[in-house]
Amino acid sequence: MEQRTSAGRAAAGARAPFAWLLVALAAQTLAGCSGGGDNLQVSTDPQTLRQRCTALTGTTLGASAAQVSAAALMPASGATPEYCSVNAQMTGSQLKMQLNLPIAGWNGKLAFLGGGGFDGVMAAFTASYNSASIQTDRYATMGTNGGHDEAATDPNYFKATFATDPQQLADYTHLADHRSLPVGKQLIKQFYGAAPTRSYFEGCSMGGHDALIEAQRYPDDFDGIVARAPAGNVMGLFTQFNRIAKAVRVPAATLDGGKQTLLANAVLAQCDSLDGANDGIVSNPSACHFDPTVLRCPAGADTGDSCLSDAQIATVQTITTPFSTTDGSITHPGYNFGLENSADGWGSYIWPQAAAGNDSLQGLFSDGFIRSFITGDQSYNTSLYDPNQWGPQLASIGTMFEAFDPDLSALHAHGARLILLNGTNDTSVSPRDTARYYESVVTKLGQSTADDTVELFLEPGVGHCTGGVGPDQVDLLKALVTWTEQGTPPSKQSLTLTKLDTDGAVTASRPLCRYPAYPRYKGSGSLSDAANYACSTQ
Ligand SMILES: [Ca+2]
Repeated sequence: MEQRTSAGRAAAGARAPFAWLLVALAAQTLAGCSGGGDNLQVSTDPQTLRQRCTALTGTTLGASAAQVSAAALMPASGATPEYCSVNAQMTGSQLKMQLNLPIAGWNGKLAFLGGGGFDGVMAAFTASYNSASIQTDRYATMGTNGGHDEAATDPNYFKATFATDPQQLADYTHLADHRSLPVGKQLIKQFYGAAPTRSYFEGCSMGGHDALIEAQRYPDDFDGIVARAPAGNVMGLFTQFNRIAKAVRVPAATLDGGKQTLLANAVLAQCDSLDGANDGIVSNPSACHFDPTVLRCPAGADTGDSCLSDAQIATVQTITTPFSTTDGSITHPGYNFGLENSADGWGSYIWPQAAAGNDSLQGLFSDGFIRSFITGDQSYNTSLYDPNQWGPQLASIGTMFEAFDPDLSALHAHGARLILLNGTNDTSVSPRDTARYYESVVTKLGQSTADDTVELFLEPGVGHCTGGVGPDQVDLLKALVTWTEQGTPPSKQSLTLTKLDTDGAVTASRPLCRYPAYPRYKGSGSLSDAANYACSTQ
């Protein structure tokens, strides 16, 4: 309590200098010295900012806590306006950050972007899942490398050996964003002459995990947080990855393309129309109770692509049913049925694929996690892994890494909001996990306080972060800003999910329904138009 009160004062104090700045800016505007028409924006002459940009190189920040290694002007390109790209590194560690600062029209705010996977590269502010308003509304953006360098194309990427270094482990699991944020704010102040008036966070996958770490452990860092496909139950996630990888690595137990389609068609036949629309999207997955044993081959043997053997049925059950260690400390709810034969569905993380060396992404990620985080043995045979035998190690890592704490009372006290989003056919971060996290928050805070803090939306037919048969685009940063700054929660903003073709044209839309509601077809009109769907819990 004491800490919270103190933090609250610190947050209030941080706003005080801006109040002074507003007065100063208003005076400037009155005197005709500033071109900025909106008094919420801190506007400075582009030519001055261009000069300040290149002059940042070599700057030392925060009593030598960090140093700018490079700063360069990046010309406008497509939807991306001209900006100053600033790279800095924390002294005494491999933690690096990158800021992208618009030269013209900065909206006065910071959008902090989460990374992904095992990190190692700068969070990209042009990622397809990021909200479009990051660029169109001219945010200053910031991201980190998660505390270490490792290109995703490097053959060692999935080994995750950074985890054997205590500082890099701490940065990756929970600290990188929190400890680089003050440096980034200082750089922004140095560049524009003003600190950001608001700071928001958006991330997907492990970047969604980072979003939940911030919401749970550092609730005063941001004014609002968007957590897309958040890997909050990260210990359960890697455990489930290993369970499934062990199954699909056995040739007789995996499903070839023909069997994947057999399963997908059987699931659609039973569950597609449960939402009123035969559109190839299972929009109400909680009502889809598919039993794979209906596809059993005679005597359970593999007799071709018209049926599943007992070993294959067991694999499907491993994928779709909950798991728990014997002591209940590590759990996973399983994945939804749907898109079993799609590269954006089960093909994304579950099935072995050529691009992953005929392994699965779940297998590659969980091997690295088990060897570098848990067993400390790079030659450990992960086919023998039993989480029940590694309790102390899992608990130790979980203390740093887990982002599943339902107590968001400090985030609520700070007045910050959290938006959760998950595709229903995500085979990396299970939507069931994100739903049960949301429900645990409601249980912890009570419905009224929870409603004032967090909203969850599921995207029917969408895979991991983007892609799938369902509409997958929605500007949640804009929705978050409207909630935070104007008080209207996303669920009252009539938001829609859209599907875009390669030219950016909308080909399909659905209402963005607040959990537990899903878009139900009204019975007439185009199946592709959100107007013909209503959010329903029936
Ligand atoms: Ca449907």
